[in-house]
Amino acid sequence: MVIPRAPWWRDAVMYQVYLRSFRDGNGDGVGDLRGARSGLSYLAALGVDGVWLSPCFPSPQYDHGYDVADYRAIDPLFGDLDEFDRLVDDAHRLGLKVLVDVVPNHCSAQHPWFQEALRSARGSAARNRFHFADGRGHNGELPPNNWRAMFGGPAWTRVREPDGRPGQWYLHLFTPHQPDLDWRNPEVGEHFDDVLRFWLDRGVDGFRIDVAVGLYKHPGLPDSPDPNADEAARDAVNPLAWNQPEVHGVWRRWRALCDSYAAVDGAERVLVGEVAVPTPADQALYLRPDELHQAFYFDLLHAPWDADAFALRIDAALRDIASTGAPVTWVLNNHDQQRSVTRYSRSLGLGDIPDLDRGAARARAAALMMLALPGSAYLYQGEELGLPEVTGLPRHVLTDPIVTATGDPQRGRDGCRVPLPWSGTQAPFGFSGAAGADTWLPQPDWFASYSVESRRRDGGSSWHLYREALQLRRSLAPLRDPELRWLAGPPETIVFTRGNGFLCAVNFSNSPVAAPAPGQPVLSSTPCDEGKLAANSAAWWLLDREPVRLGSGTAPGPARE
Ligand code: TEU
Repeated sequence: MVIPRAPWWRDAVMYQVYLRSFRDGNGDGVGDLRGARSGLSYLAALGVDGVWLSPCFPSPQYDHGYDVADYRAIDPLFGDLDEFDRLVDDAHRLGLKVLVDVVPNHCSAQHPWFQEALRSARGSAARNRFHFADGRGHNGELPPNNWRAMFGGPAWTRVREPDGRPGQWYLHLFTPHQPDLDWRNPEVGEHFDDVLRFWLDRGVDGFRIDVAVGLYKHPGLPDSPDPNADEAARDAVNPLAWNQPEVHGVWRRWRALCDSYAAVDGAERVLVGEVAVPTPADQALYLRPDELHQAFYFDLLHAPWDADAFALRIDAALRDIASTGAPVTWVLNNHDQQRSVTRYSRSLGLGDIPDLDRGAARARAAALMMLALPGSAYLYQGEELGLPEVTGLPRHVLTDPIVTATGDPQRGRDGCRVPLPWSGTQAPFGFSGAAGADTWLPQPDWFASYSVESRRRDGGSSWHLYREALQLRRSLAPLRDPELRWLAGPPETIVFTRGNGFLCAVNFSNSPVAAPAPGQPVLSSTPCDEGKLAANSAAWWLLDREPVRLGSGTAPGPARE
């Protein structure tokens, strides 16, 4: 049976370029568009389908660009529009798609709209683009409601009115530098239509949408039932701030806008949403045929290194998302999360000592497994190098606003954002053309052994594993079959097949297990002895006959004998 090629985005593997840390083209120690451009051929050689570029728009950079002051320009820190156009052209010449990041939930406090609102009176049109409200208490000295900001502290900040007196409060679900826009004001939606058109007219292939469960708040902004709403439980405890039904209207409108471009030239423009909701079934609502194309499935990223946890989360996604016809968008790393090598260096249970070699083996296994799943996947820069988190950065170099808001250096995201090592044996490891340039976060000495140069030289490195997996993924017909079938395997493993004749197995245990398929695997994350699947590893087999069934695999998860 010939399986026709699906639209490119349904099984694309995209690469997140966190611009300020990817590559520096002007020697100031901060990654930029020129640097990113010079790294495109590296990404084409790796074999990804395209890039998601983190925000490069004018911004005071309080949240590293997720505080946008102008949605239709480039921050001089990163280059200019001509450089952006050259990047898109080069990417397209290399066969790479380009998605840009759009941040519609909030803007920067430096955005002209917010500055105008500060200068304007209560109830003015300028204030109505945001959520301004009078405070509670005798003199309005208490916030209008009990909502908490995602990065800690109240979700409200009080302003001084133009006459200099303390006045109204404005809502910000992130830092005070990021006022939330009021999407019930039609002007806001119209503005973003123009923003999308602006970038689509410059040739981008779509958008990654920041906080795509935000935008609308419950009318009247009543108190949250749980004033201590924390990040992990935010949807469960403060359903008033997120995931309001009206937000779907925005995604329908954006989809129609993207489709109007496809109608002209046949090339689909894609929307990938950051949709952190309580369940995969909730996420599926964002992926209805007239809404977003993709949404990051964070449940796998948050899964501990455990066969049942992985199997259940994969199965839930396939059952509740893929079954609706939408692809699942798998992700193991991004710029907000501790890198997988470090995350998996711990085992479940008390008294475990982190072991980075074990974490690295597991991260490779997880990646190989992810690339065998039906749907699309997003890689985060440096993941292909097997880069661990940079822990122990001194407090004074940390820049993440989460650290400022919480006072807790452990919660910061700087450790996954340290500029990438490209070559050489000392900082800046080829990241900046200028030798001796100070990178915006310091690179540790051990980055030398993770550089692109050293990883490409080492045939057994994770770089080669990713590249081979990506090549095989493109060429193997069974991986185009949207179905996945579970097979039972030895304890602490998961085993599944795709299409006719492809099998993937993952061993989550610290000891080798019997291989669940005959012969040598076509690819494995760790070399396997004959008939074995190595500890903390994954492997792919091509079968010329039906695999030996060790039990009847039924969802959820692999059946056990
Ligand atoms: O993140 C949204 C988000 O929900 C984050 O709180 C995420 O869960 C957290 O960073 C985990 O530590 C997006 C961006 O990805 C993030 O970088 C921005 O800081 C945030 O929006 C605000 O724009």
